[in-house]
Amino acid sequence: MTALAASPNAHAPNRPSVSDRALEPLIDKVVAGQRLSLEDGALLYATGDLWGVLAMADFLRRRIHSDAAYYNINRHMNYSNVCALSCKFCEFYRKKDEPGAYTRDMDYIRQQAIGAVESGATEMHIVGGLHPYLPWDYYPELVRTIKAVAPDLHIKAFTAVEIVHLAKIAKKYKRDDRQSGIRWVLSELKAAGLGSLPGGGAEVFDDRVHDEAYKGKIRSDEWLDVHLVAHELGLNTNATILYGHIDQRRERLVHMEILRRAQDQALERLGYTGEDGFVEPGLPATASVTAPVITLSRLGAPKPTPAMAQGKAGYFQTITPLPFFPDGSEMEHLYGPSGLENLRTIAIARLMLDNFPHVKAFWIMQTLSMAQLMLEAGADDIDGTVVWYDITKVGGSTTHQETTVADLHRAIREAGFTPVERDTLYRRVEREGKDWRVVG
Ligand code: V47
Repeated sequence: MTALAASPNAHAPNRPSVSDRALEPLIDKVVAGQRLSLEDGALLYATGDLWGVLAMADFLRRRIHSDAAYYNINRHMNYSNVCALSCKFCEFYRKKDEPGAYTRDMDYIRQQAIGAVESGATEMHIVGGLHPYLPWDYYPELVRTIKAVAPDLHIKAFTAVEIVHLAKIAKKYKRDDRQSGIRWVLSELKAAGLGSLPGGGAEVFDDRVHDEAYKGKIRSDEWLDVHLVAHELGLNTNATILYGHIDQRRERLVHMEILRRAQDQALERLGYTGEDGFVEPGLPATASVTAPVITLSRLGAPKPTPAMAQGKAGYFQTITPLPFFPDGSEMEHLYGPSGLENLRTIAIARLMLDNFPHVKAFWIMQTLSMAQLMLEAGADDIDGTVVWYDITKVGGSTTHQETTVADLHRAIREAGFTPVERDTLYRRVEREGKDWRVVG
């Protein structure tokens, strides 16, 4: 087999120590690079030894990433908040003629792209509501407009929910063959310059929660279809879980298990065995029908990330747990998860999603102070400079939610980690002012 070069995780942190002895068998598994079961996950949620759970996640995070903590220089942009859906958890959406509804034209989008380049951004993260009236052409035009003035800017855009909506408005959606419409949309957008898909819209993969909180939105099978097709087309994608509302902890674990299986399949499709790195796809070893369990947590396991430098892409890069923000939503009467629950959930995501290279503590939703703590609880990434963010507003802040590179560096260093600027595909970036280049 031709093993493609992939730098192994050679870091050997000390065995984590815990006060709850019931966690010891789980530590044995984690140290041996074995996969945790749903029952193990339930124990991680039930134990009173939260610090033990965090230490276990930190062990895994250091084994994969040593003391690197990733961030990027990015901009988030919402092209419209007009949405045909009315999800109960969402404070972002507006109906077409409601005060505060907006839809951006191409001049606005072009100016945003120019501004992003001038600020040295490497990525623009773009999402919007399911606009009932915008024509299909608007979307590839949006991507092309940005690329025309910012060819090096990576466009990470459109959640799976939007992609299915676009297949419908482009009249390519077939109920009995959903993937063909999704494939058409993603191929067109990729040809226009789309670089990857963000992880939004996953919420919690559970029909009960779906029907109570976001009925009308696509279910988990369609969300997964979009990501599978994106992977097949060579687009990397991210994943999220929006927790802490009417979901139960068990449902979160099932969500993680579903993502883990989808990632096994994606990595296998690329020829990643988890044993001896990447093998050329097509060889018999990669041809099994049921994907093998692939974990990155085994000492010396090759990392998938460098494969992208060799033109290999098509898997989940990161899981971003999103804590529910009740403010302004129809579920305002709920409390939302506590800081401790957020720490525990990020740690459990790291431990359960052993085949996801990255775990993101999105500082906008976690706060920068909590994101610092999370770097020691499984997270290795805190997202970027962001600038404008309209989906959630912590403590009633405005959409202007910006942090500087200096602040990100300070926060990462203070937490005892080494800041590493990355591009969207997690390649290292070197820069001088606003000029940057990927160094691998
Ligand atoms: O899709 C909406 C969620 C998502 C609320 O891929 C809410 O790198 C909490 O997906 N409380 C958008 N969450 C954000 C998102 C994201 C963010 C950063 C990085 C990446 C990535 C993805 O926010 C939505 C929805 O799932 N959301 N309302 C709320 N009230």
